[in-house]
Amino acid sequence: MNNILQQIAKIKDQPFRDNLAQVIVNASSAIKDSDLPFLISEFSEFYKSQLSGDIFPSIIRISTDSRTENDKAVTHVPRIVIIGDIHSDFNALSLILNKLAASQYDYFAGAYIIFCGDYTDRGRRPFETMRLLYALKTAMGERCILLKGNHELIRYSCMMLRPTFLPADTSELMNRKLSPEVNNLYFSYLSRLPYLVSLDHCGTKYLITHGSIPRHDYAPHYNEDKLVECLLPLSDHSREGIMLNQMLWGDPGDASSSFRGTELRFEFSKAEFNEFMDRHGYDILIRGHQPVDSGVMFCYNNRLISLFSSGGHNNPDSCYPDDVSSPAFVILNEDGEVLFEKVF
Ligand SMILES: [Mn+2]
Repeated sequence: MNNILQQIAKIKDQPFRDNLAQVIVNASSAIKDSDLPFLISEFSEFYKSQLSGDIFPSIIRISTDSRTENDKAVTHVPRIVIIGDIHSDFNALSLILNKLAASQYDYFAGAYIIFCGDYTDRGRRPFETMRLLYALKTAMGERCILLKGNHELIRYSCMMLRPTFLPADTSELMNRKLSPEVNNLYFSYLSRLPYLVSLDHCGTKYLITHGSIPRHDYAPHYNEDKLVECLLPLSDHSREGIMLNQMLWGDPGDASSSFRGTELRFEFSKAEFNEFMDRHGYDILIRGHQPVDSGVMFCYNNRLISLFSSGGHNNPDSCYPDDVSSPAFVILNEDGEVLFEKVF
């Protein structure tokens, strides 16, 4: 088994897309028991490299209109790729990256790629999916943003919201074969994944997150400037901590829904949504979390866009062959257009 991260380190001065086919082959190589030491060392190498900084923001602010690099104004506006839930669907992730690689535009060198969370659980190939994501993150650095989903880490986000409910944790399910040291690094890494991206792109302000606006009881406390100062991992049960974890769980829906209240999953109404968006100056919310048939769903006068990037009837890696017939993702181009791309 090849260590993908060492491979990436060697090829870093070549375009990632030229090597993508090989990276995908290596990431998908069957993981046998004899390969586990390599996998453990690769994952721990990745986690250590990612944890070596000391600032882990809960929200990442990106403005593509006024970017400066080395004090020089950057004149070209980068594209933004936004990808919904993957849920161990290695097949879908490979197809998305291959699609990007086939474009004339060099996404891996020039764009931001933002994932909306939920990378593992449910589907067939969690380890392979993680290896490919980690390779991409290693190659792209800060321009690849892995947002946190409710499945990273599911027990942690449940504990924040409903302390008596303890599902089996992703890290236990995933890492049962890995060492305690890697388990700890994995937990440290996932607990530092950001929750939100606030994006100014071509005059439109997007909020990008896994699930939702905060639940009705916390929404009045939302303050982007305050969240910028809120570094991860969160201190347990701070107001911001609870609010950010709520944002991993909600869905748009009818305010009279039985979900309303203090359940983990909750629904928010159009009126609540519009009030929140207007108050904070967001034009559009892009989120994952909810399996939607065509991979994309528009709600609330197209101001809320749901994405789901795993699925397809003939896709054995997906847990959603019937719920999501045609998984999709989004590209915001340099002219501010929102392009919907099919995974298949
Ligand atoms: Mn989810």
